[in-house]
Amino acid sequence: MKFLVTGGAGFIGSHVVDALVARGDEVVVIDNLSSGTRDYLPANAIFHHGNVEQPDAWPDASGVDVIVHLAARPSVGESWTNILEAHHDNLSATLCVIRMAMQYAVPRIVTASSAAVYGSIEQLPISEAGAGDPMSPYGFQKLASEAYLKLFAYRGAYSGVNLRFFNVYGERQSATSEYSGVIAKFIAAARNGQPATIYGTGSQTRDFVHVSDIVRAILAASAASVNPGSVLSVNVGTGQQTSLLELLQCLREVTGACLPPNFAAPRAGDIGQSVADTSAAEKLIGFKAQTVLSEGLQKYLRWLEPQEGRSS
Ligand code: UD2
Repeated sequence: MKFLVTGGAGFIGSHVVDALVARGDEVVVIDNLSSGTRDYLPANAIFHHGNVEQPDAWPDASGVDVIVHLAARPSVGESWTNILEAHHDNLSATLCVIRMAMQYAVPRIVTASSAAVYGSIEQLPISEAGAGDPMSPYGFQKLASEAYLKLFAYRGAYSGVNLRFFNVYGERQSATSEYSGVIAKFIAAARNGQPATIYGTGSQTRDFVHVSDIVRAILAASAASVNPGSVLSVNVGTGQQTSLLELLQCLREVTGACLPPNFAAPRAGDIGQSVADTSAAEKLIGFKAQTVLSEGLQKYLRWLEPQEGRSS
């Protein structure tokens, strides 16, 4: 099959491209390298340097079976500060992808959505029906992207799957950005012998999902049976809820570092408890996460080890 992966040089995208190339698929990548790394791409992936929002920079997408749209500014925090850039990269870009799919008659689009579409939900685990009241521009942009995908599906005659990623972590995730995820930050603290900053009490929970499971979900969504003109939205998480204090303890065990907590004021708008209801993903696209947290953390640490001395 032929895939076009937007953001294919990024943290998640490069793992997806590796998996596709390894199984013999043809892969075209479009990435502006704002956070991606050309070196992560296998030699036989065709690379186009450019923005999805600039149709002049689009590669020829003739014969593409699936567009996997991962290019984004995947940060709740940044969506409050760089508001126009976030809007362009998280929402306008999706519309451009839809246009590209219609222009080249691509039959399937798989997008990276987010648990941020839910805002604060009391009913756990969080089921897909709870979306609709996001608490950040990022969550709104992801929800609106999903809506655009649905709106154009009939006209475009494509089928789509929006994958609502919960908290993704793993190899190739950067810890250097102020917007990095909590696992990358805690691991960086452990490796530098520093305390882990916990915003709030540490009792807040998240559903941490390893990047290898994200790749499996994307492959499953690419092949799932979905009628042309229809679009699904499904959670991609493990169904396991972990508090930040539990995460810290797990990291102490796998790193051997003492990793003391440094409690700071809670982040504005931080949600309390989060865990995915995974039943729809299992039923509709045949996806179930396989990697438990301690195993995923070990994989991430093993990847970081040879990079000792480099910033990660
Ligand atoms: C949101 C989304 C997630 C993804 C991510 C992108 C939800 C449930 N999750 O994640 O799907 O889109 O945004 O950025 O909407 N924290 C600390 N110390 C740190 C860093 C974080 O205590 O050094 C806390 C933070 O306050 C929060 C938790 O750790 O309670 C997770 O934070 P995060 O930034 O990793 O991700 P989160 O949940 O905002």
